[in-house]
Amino acid sequence: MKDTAPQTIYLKDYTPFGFDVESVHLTFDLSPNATRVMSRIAFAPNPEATDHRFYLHGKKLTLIKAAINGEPVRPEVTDEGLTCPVPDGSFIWECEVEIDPEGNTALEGLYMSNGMYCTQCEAEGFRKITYYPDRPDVMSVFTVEIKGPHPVLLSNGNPQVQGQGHAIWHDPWPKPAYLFALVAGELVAHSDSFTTCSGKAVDLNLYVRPGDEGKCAFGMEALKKSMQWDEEVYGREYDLDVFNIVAVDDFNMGAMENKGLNVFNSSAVLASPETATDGNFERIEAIIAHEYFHNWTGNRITCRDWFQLCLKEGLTVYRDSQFTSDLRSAAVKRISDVIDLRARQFPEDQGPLAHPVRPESFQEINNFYTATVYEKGAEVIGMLKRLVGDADYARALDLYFARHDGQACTIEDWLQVFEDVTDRDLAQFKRWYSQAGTPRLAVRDEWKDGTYTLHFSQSLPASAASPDPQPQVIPISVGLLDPNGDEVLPTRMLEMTEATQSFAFEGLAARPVPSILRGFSAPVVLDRDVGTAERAFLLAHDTDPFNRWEAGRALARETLMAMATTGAPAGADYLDGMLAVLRDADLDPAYRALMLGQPSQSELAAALAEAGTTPDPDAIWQASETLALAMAQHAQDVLPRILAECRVDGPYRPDPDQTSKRALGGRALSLVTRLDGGTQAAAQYAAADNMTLQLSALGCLLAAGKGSAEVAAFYDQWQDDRLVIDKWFGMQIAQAVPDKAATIVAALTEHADFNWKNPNRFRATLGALTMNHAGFHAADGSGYRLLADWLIRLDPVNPQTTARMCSAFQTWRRYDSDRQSKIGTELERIASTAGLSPDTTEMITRIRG
Ligand code: 0A1
Ligand code: ZN
Repeated sequence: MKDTAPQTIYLKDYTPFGFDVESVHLTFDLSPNATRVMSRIAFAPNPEATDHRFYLHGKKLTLIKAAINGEPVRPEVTDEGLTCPVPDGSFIWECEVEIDPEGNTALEGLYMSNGMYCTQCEAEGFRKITYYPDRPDVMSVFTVEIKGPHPVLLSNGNPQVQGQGHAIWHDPWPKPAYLFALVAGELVAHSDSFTTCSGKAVDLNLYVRPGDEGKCAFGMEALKKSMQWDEEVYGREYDLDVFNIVAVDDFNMGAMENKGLNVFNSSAVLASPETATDGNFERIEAIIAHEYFHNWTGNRITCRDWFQLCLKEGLTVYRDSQFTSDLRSAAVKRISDVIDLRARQFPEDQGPLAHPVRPESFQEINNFYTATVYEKGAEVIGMLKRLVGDADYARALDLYFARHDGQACTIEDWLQVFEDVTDRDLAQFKRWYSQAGTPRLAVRDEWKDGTYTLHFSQSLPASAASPDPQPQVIPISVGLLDPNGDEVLPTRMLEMTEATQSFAFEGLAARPVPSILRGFSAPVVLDRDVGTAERAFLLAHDTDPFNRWEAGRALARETLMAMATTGAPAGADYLDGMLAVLRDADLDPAYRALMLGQPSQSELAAALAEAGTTPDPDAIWQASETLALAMAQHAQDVLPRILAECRVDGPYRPDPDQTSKRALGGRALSLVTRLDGGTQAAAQYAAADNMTLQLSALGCLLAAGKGSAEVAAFYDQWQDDRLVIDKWFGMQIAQAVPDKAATIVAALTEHADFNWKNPNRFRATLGALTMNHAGFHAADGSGYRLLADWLIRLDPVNPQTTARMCSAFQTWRRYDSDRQSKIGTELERIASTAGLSPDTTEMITRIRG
């Protein structure tokens, strides 16, 4: 039977599966084009279910044979699965299928990467391995036997047999099929061990391809820190004898939390000082933690259905951000998270792809691994913690683990533990899970007779996803400063529940300056008419590090908007305020580096569109360049001292102290390059003994229109290191001037190393184009056309990565009619491609609206 039209699945239609799976035994006979998978599965009727039809998912499988209780059967097979009459009561299902791992370019199910077998089963990849009820609420105990001529044969759980060409793994913890994993190949292990709080020794292995052994140490340390942190902060102990991580080169996402066998995109785990930047190290530490934390929030307690994805992802992102805040600077982490939220989640929430943190319908679940589910999902948990307080948050989490261990749960289960612990009614809070869109929070203030009043009003624009939005609970952290900059009211949490609400502060000697939404206490857009002088005051005095940064950010945004629309010169308040920050040696260098960073050009485009002005990408680019030059000139005298202050002596370490210095040093170098034309950047490039300094120097040179010799030298030096060559592709595109970007990308796609089937390389090239705002939005439409050409080419090979990259077009309604019409033409061209995947079809349909 042929694929039918895409089907929409609804949360309200959930029904349990008709059978429990009591055990699963799988045998894999590995072969690149003809792997045989034998399954023996014990089914029993599920007493909770009303529908007992026997249906197993299965895709791209060749059924060899099937039997029930040892008797051969001939099931009715479609492209999506099979059905078969089954006896009353319990029975054993046995089946043999053949699959083609080498032909699996979609990287979902069992596939091959550089000669090694690996799997990716979340969300619905297990059905490409064998026939099975591939849904997260069906949990079972798996035993996996692997036959293949490889030195390393891995699966979930603990090893039972490990011999030449043969291994058996047993996972005692019931799990859904999406957490299944298998790896086989010529791998080498970097090994260590961890003793848990109850004294159990756990073997830790990081498996990599030969040659990558020198890039494992940091990931292993991050894993041990994560294990320790989860014990100390959440009371969670690891529960198997081994924990294995495998690095693979071809992977659609960052990493995957398979039980006891995490599979990582090699870019998310491999690092050495020479080949990885400070940013890479920090990202690796966070991803290792994220996947490890899933062992409890995702694996021991999983999701009932995919609508509940935020149950595991929002919570696990929240936990990994707590971990990073504890290990590094909490202020820097919070600011970085908000920058990321505004760059990726706000456009999603405010455009045609908007959906609630818990969506109510979807066609292709892979399209819902979004910034809304992950990052806004984490923000919602942060708000819940702010509302109930730290102590009740800890009690609620203890109850969650105790009550739901071993279960597949819902957001209702999650909120119930908080209601039970706190006696709060969370019905209104739940709207954060069901309403799409970014609330706007308008503020007006009033000063009278020693009383200062803040009048708030919240609004959520109606959207297709939420046609009749209702007020949400918004935790608003507020502090008040007196005119000298001293705090007269330390941070206080206001709980807003009405559409409009006022909060009065009495007994003040003078009109205070408010610091509102400290720490970004809710994911909203704050609307308040603030003069430049007040912003400059908060930039100089706010005691809340987030809002101090926010004041500088707002000054930057406002001056850039004026520069881009009226050709105004760079604002003096901004330049003076930044200079003071730059000079302030008491401030953490990483914090100063964040302060100096400009808002991205797409953030400016969004801000202009919001203010009713059609953004002009070229004018925005020009304004950003002009402001950077003005800043460099304004800071000219202090930059040499900053560069000296940021020099690191001694061996490279990616620790907070050194990383922080290099972050500020990198910013200072980019300003200096605007003045000296690249002399110091070239010197830094020549002397660099680590990738952070080498790459930041190269970026500065390219931004100054120099660096062609260094680009060539960089390639010669690193041509055998695929992760570094990804940087080489990406940097040339990131730094391309707008009218050359598409030409540069097109030339790079002709390069011998442009392996477009590798998702990392595709992202380093076409993904980098979409991040070069003015280049992608070049007025002649060359950026749009090039991206569409490549999306059309990639779609039949890898629908998931294609569909994700379509979101580059989600903001198209912001731009002028000429650009809109050019994008519209490309969207139409993609949509009308014969045989377009359901993944990409769904994305393009939603984006076109
Ligand atoms: N659960 C993983 C991410 C992940 C999601 C989907 C994938 O394929 C569709 C792969 C990985 C995480 O949160 O890290
Ligand atoms: Zn996750």
